[in-house]
Amino acid sequence: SALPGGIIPALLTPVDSRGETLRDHLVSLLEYTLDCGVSGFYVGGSTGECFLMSVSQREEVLAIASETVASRVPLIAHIGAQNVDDSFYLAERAQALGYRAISAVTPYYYGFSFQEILSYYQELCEISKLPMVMYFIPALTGRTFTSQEIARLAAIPGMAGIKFTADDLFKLERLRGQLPEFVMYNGYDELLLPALSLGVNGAIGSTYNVTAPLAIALWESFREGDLARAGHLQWELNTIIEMLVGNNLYPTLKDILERRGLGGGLCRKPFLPLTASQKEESARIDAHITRV
Ligand code: NGF
Repeated sequence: SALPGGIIPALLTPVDSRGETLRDHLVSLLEYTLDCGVSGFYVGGSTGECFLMSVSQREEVLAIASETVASRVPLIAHIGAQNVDDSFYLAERAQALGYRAISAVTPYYYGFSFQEILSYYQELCEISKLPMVMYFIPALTGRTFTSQEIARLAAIPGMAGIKFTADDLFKLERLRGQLPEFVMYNGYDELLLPALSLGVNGAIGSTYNVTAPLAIALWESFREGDLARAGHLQWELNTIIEMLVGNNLYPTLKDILERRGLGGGLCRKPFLPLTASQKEESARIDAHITRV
């Protein structure tokens, strides 16, 4: 029942122009990344566009992923939602669908107090038998924590890890030292190698949907002590990430999958489809990834 380590794509959700999930495309993406050797999937997170989906659409994606992966690698279900009842419901579904862990973004928008956030996680950890990975992404939630606050959240029974999507490597290092048993996932793909050097257990990221072989090679180079190769791969990956982020990240990732014959579909509104010039850039990015 251990949490997965290694490279874990934050799974994209291919949808059609009406926002309905394209099951076949999702299955192709799962099979393709499994063939690349990923260690697990983070399903229904930011990259999965969960905050743009209804609860039943989120549940459908959780089910497709668990049916397709069929226990070949562990799955983490992101169940965080504005409405706590939705979180509780999705947590139950994740358990029934055989997920290894649940994860929830920090409650956001209303500027909740630390005590309110603490009790939110306490309640979720009480109702679910699955280990919880808190999803720390201050740039998007607007809510940061000190390392002392994270340590208090980490002490909640059932709180097993953190997805650390922040560039404060000092905080990451302090946490690693204070919480040696806590599972830490790097969240910014740009910082994979520095985070590995600070002892993260795994990495969850959007770009691994299209760059898994390179990220896995980086991971293995680091493990083998080949820091020169790991550094070179991070440089190559960051050149790709810079291009992806500059071209509207999620629609571009999906467009690249489409080009590879896997079917990426579109993003949900209000994301817009890529323009003609963004599509040209996307073709250039895909060609660049293939050359690396
Ligand atoms: O997309 C974001 C937004 N972050 C992801 C990742 O942390 C999100 C990161 O991979 C995630 O795991 C999820 O879907 O829940 C970036 O896209 C990547 O580093 C490029 O900047 O911050």
